[in-house]
Amino acid sequence: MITLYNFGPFQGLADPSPFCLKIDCYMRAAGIEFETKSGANYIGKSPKHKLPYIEDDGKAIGDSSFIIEHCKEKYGDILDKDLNAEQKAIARAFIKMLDENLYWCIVHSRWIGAGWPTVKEEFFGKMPLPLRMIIPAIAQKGVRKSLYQHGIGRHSEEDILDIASKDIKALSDYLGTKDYFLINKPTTLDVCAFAFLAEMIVPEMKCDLNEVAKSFDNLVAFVNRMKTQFYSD
Ligand SMILES: N[C@@H](CCC(=O)N[C@@H](CS)C(=O)NCC(=O)O)C(=O)O
Repeated sequence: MITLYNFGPFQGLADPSPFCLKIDCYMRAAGIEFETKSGANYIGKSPKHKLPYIEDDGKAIGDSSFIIEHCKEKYGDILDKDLNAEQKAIARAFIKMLDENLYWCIVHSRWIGAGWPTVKEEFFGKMPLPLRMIIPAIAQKGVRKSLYQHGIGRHSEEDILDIASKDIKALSDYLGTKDYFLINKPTTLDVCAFAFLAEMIVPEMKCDLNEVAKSFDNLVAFVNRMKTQFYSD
C-alpha cells in the first residue's frame, strides 16, 4: 500500500499544505488505497526535502506532480482519461498557476500577514519553553527569505493580495455555474483547485486573502461539494 508522508490535520483539513492535501484528495478521488504518516520531521527524509512524498513498493517519490504522474502510470489515469488535449492544456495552465503563483500568496498571508498568529499557535504552540519563544521567529525568518528569493516577497502586501485575487477570480470565472472545472466529474484539476481553495476557505483564520476566496459563492460551493464527496468521513 502507498504511504503518504504529510504534515497532518489542520483546522478541519487533512493538511495545512495544499500540496499534501492535493495528494490526499487525489488518492481518495482516484480510489487508490493509502495510509498516512504525519510529521514535519519527515521533511528531512523526503527525496526533495519537502512534503508531500510517498513510498510505493519501497520506492520514494517526492513532489505532488511526480506523485500524480507515478499514480497515473502505475494505477491508470482514472481521473483524466476522458479529457481531450485542449482540456488537458487548460488543466496544466491552472495547476501551474496554483502551484507556482497562488501558493506563494497563501504562504505570505499565513507566515507574514494576518494568518501568522494562527500558524504560530498551530505549528509551534505545543513546543516546550524556551523553544516556543525562539523557533517561530527563526522559521518565519526562513520563510521570509524564501518569499523574497521567489520574488513575491518583494511586493507590498496590497499587491500580493491583488495578484492572488486575480488568480482566485480566474478560477471562479472559469468554474462559472458548473459543478466541476472541466467535465461532469472530478478530474485532477478539481483535486488541485480544491486543495488550494480549501486552504483559504475552510480554516478559521482571519486574513484578507481568505476573505477574498470566501467571497466567491461558486468556489465555496465547489469546496463544499468536494468535501462532501471525498471527506464525508
Ligand atoms: N513542488 C512541491 C512543493 C512542495 C512544498 O513546497 N512543500 C512545502 C510545504 S507546503 C514544504 O515541505 N516545505 C518545507 C521546506 O521547504 O522546508 C510539490 O508539488 O510537492
